[in-house]
Amino acid sequence: MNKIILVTGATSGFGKAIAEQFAANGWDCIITGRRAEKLTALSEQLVLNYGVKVLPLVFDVQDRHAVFAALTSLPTEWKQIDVLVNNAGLALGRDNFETASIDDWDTMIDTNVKGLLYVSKAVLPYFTAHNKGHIINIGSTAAKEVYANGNVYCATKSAVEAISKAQRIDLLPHRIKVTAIHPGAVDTEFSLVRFKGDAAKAKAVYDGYQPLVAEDIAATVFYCANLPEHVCINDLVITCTAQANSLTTFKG
Ligand code: NDP
Ligand code: 8X3
Repeated sequence: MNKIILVTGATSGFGKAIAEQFAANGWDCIITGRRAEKLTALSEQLVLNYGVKVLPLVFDVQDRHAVFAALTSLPTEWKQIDVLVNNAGLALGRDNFETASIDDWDTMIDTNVKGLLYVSKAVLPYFTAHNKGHIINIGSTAAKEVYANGNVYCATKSAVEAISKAQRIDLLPHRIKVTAIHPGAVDTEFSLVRFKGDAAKAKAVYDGYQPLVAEDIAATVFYCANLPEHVCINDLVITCTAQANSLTTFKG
């Protein structure tokens, strides 16, 4: 039987690359996101290219009832999930605390923090039933150093780091691994979303240096998920070579 990964936010960026990486290595994939047409296209591509099974589930991680409706009654053949990747997330705006939008704050908190909690809670019974499982939470270098005008986005990623530590402690009796991966700048749709469709502003984020690409993160997730049973990477920071941390990038 193939191993099973569930990855949230698989319609673009890291999530899509993670699904491709695992499918290419024979894992069956549960992929989620809000954009149904992108999920369907990815699902068809993974089945065609790799011959694995794929279950696309469309829901908004902010919607607690939708999360539980989608995930608590999985078909029997999908219940033995090996790895959950809590990846769905976003930044909205890069604004001073004084001028930032409270609606943006709500969306980031509801998605990056509450969404991650809902999905984790809904999937957990599949892990505890077998005393085995692996939760991989996507944090950020923004969890490690707060930067100017990053306020609530940085706070949500600090929360992801704290929740990962808490899960690691509380789920220890079930031998569930918990890994937090904290990437620096990666060229995906992230900045386009953050700057609300302003392509010039989004592109400028990656000007003057070579950022990471989604496949770098997928390879890292795959590495963490395929270590021996007794080995767990707890916390991992990954940046491009031009970046030291969330405050310092060398643009040469
Ligand atoms: P993308 O914008 O390319 O992908 C984000 C994914 O999250 C999409 O598939 C999107 O799907 C999904 N998503 C967003 N909101 C929701 C929601 N409410 N419900 C369900 N799915 C949602 O960005 P990245 O791949 O770069 O980002 C992935 C994660 O990595 C995020 O948590 C981000 O904070 C984090 N990160 C990104 C970095 C970067 O520089 N790119 C660096 C460090 C961390 P859809 O819109 O279809 O719902
Ligand atoms: C995404 C990286 O530097 O925009 O988490 O916060 S950064």
